[in-house]
This record gives sequence, structure tokens and C-alpha cells, in this order.
Amino acid sequence: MGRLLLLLLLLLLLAAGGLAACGGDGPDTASVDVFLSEWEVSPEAGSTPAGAVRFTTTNGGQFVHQLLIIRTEASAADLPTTADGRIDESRADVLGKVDNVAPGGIERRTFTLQPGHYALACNIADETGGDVISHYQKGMRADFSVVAGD
Ligand SMILES: [Cu+2]
Repeated sequence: MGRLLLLLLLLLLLAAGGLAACGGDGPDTASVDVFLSEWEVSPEAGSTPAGAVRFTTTNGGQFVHQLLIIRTEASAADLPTTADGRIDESRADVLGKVDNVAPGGIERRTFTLQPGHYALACNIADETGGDVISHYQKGMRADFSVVAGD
């Protein structure tokens, strides 16, 4: 009886592992971990090969954050902004967005990216007592490169 239970558990584990291995991302998918907090956007690496890129976004802060992936020639600190200091997304080439990453949360999303220079940023603004706190202005931005693969 005990042995049968163990065998069943083992089969379940194998099945789960098999499913995870076929979880949608092919062998050519690159992966980048990005850490969000107050007030930083910190990719584990400064660049990734072009093609399918899986972003694992972890929010280690106390606020809700997001990850915008913006294709731009400009430095991440010099993106076009609106009057309240947020990035003007209507004037930015936003190629990917991982929205509403809760404190302590982890979100995984795959985007297809061409070679070039990018900015990773959080464009949330919180209003407290009439003041607008733009996460972007607080420093939630990082330069990032996508390089041609082989
Ligand atoms: Cu933020």
C-alpha cells in the first residue's frame, strides 16, 4: 500500500515535470530576471539575445510596480514624459508590458524582441495628498540591450 502510494506520487511528479518542460517556451527562448523595488528596475544582465525573451519579474518592494519594455535610441533616463513626470507612452515604442506586479509577486511573460537599445521602466504614478509620485522619476528605469543572436 505504502509502496503503491509512492509509485503514484512519483508518476504524478513525472507528469508535472513533463508539462512544465512543454510550457510554451521553446529551447531558443532567452530568459531575463528583472527585480523591481523602490526605486529601481534591475535586470540581472544588461543584454539578451534577440528573439523570444522570457522576463521573470519579481517585485521585492512594498508598492505595486510594472515593467515596460520600450525600444528607444534614447537613454532610459531621457524618455519623453508628460506633465506629471510619467513616461509619455503615446510617444514611446512600448513593445511589452508586465502590469500590476504585486508586492512579493512574480510574473513571467515572453516577448519577441529585435536587436537594439531598450529601456526597462515602471510608469506607475501614485497620488498622495495632491502630490504625484512618478516611479520613473524616482529612478525606476534601466538601459537594456538586445543583441543579434547567431
Ligand atoms: Cu513602480
